[in-house]
Amino acid sequence: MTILKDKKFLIVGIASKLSIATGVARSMARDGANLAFSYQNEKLQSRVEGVAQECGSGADMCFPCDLAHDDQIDALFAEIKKHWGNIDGVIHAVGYAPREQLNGDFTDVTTRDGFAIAHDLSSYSFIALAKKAKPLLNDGGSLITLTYHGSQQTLPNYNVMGLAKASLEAATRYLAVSMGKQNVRVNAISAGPIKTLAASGISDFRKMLEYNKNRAPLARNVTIEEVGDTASFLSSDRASGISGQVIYVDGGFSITAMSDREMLPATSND
Ligand code: NAD
Ligand code: 0WE
Repeated sequence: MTILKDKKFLIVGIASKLSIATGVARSMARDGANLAFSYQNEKLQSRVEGVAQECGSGADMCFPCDLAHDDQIDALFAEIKKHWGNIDGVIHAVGYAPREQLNGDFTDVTTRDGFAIAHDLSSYSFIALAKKAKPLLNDGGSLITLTYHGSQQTLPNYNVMGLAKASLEAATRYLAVSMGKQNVRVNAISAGPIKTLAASGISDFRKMLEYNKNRAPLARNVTIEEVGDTASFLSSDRASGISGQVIYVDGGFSITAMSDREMLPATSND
């Protein structure tokens, strides 16, 4: 398939082969896109370069960018401008809260600093990328971010990240209006739980995967390839009428209130 032929995209958020952004890069490369990449720090550089190579891009299209710093975002887009001149879209697959925010009772563990960092790096960072990409974006371009259903309904330990994702989803709508003036679409993909680095060290993540699998209509968890295929579609002209949306790639989990399969067998008391 070549739905992204002759299009150029920046992928932000690869930390390993397991990253959702890696699945996105693979799908988009398969569909004909030219890709540029950014990495948070030198520790991740070689891993990102490995994925870039796998996707037909050289290390010359991999650039450092810590989204906590505006000057690094400026430098990133200066490089993109130098190499490409313009761009058809950006994939933002970044979320962060200090680890201690994600373990324990919400009221007890949430702090002013933790709240600020989570919202800055998980929500504002998408707006920051949109701002700097704006002058380079082609007609028909697309911005995509990754979100999670914890923005809509509570679950244990997701805590302030749920608030940050709610903010990110609202930012997606406001950006869609703003960027729509230049025919750029802005959407979010809400993925079901996937075992990535961001999920490692989260207590009981395995239990969560099991719970999601049992409640989801498709009776399984989703893969980074499935999220990648959705990102590729949304980045393409096939999705030219879709903007401001949160598209769920979660096996249907979010539409259920209770699992068929977890229903206990009927007893004489029922
Ligand atoms: P991951 O750990 O592979 O990716 C997270 C990325 O965020 C890393 O590449 C990391 O370098 C980057 N990052 C963090 N702070 C940064 C900073 N200051 N500057 C630049 N980059 C920074 O994990 P993932 O699961 O692939 O996460 C990608 C996105 O998907 C996140 O927004 C996450 O919230 C979202 N998401 C994940 C799941 C899941 O279960 N894994 C489900 C739904 C949504
Ligand atoms: O958005 C996420 C991950 C967010 C995340 C993860 C970490 C771990 C390492 C943000 N910041 C950090 N900071 C760290 O230091 N997901 C959707 C995956 C996820 O994380 C959870 C989940 C799910 C699902 C945390 C608690 C409960 C469920």
